[in-house]
Amino acid sequence: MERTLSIIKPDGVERGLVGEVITRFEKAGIRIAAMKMRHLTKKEAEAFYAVHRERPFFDSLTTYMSSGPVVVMVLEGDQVIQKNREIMGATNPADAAPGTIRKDFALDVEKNTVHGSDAPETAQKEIAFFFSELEICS
Ligand code: DAT
Ligand code: MG
Repeated sequence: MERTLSIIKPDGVERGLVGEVITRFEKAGIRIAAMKMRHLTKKEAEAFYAVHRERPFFDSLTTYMSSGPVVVMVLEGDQVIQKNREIMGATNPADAAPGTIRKDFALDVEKNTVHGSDAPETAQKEIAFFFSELEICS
């Protein structure tokens, strides 16, 4: 059993895609173990995406991620990190496979609707960024 962090980004919340995204997770047999809505500050977005701080898109990305509320979830299931990445699709919707969330909904490479942890160590760090162990219902 594995855990990953999922975020429905501001473009997804604003366009009313919360239910659609959650439905895709649940239909894939993924369990939601924790969930909350947050409006990140610019500083929080910068801390969350610190690994990208040297990238040219960092300021734009963190301004966007703090532009409106997001829905943050802990997903739980067998190989859920990889499974979630497959359901999400490639970072750039132009490269995303048909039937993925990003292919179906992302507006561009930045406003790409969802975030998902990419490895066990990042999943653990990202979950701890938003949730205490008491908030996670296993
Ligand atoms: P992912 O979200 O698929 O894990 P990532 O970790 O490489 O992708 O990048 C984090 C976010 O940064 C991504 O969801 C959107 C933004 N981003 C990545 N590459 C970008 C680019 N070339 N231009 C603008 N934003 C980009
Ligand atoms: Mg990433």
